[in-house]
Amino acid sequence: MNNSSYSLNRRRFLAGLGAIGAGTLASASLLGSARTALASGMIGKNKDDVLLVIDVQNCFLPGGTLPVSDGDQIIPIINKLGQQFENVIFTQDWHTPGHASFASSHEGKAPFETIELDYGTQVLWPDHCVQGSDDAKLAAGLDIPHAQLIIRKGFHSEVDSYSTFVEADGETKTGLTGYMQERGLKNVYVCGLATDFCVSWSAQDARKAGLNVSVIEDACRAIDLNGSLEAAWTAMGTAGVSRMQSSDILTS
Ligand code: VGL
Ligand code: ZN
Repeated sequence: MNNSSYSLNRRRFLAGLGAIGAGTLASASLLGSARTALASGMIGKNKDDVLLVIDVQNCFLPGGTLPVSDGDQIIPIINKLGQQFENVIFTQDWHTPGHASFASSHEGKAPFETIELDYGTQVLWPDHCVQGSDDAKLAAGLDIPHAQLIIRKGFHSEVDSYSTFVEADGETKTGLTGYMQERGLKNVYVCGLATDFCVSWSAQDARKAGLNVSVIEDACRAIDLNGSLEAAWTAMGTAGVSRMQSSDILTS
């Protein structure tokens, strides 16, 4: 077996462990400790691992324009994860004033209603993350100075972009797939806001780009609109996204 098939098999093995349900207590705890031994201390140190921190911006924190409950509680966890990863990328939701995803741009529409746009159904949001505003700034509490890239999305006024790879029209690319390829980044660990929108869409598109993807559940928080959180976990599972906890990665 060559090196790359070894690492692929090892990843499949770890992903499989993540999916194991109850089982017998003994075998479950044996497997749990096997996973911990294999994973802790290694994830983040490999040159092809990257931590992708989605939209940890003032707008999505308590006091922001589209606050996610307890969104601020993930910041210390993300900072610890950041210390463990050599490669870290931030994303920033970065809308024009009057963006098509804002309810205020559509007469008679209220936030959290939906509308049909050219590319499909769009949830309408309060005005949020407007380019250059304090609301759109990355959270002041983030402390990962070695982060290498901040990629912005949602800056085309007529198209939303939950995903940090491909906009909601399903066609327009942000350039992140090319960046990942050129940097040799293959194993993506996703955290941030919100689990059921930008985290989920980004994780699924990362799979479509051929990357190995894990979402770190406790380093995310959700909006949970009409069952969107459960639907997102189902869709991510189908796409082959692994679900893990920060304790699977952090050594202390
Ligand atoms: C997001 C709704 C609108 C997100 C961004 O970051 O999950 N959600 N814009
Ligand atoms: Zn947005």
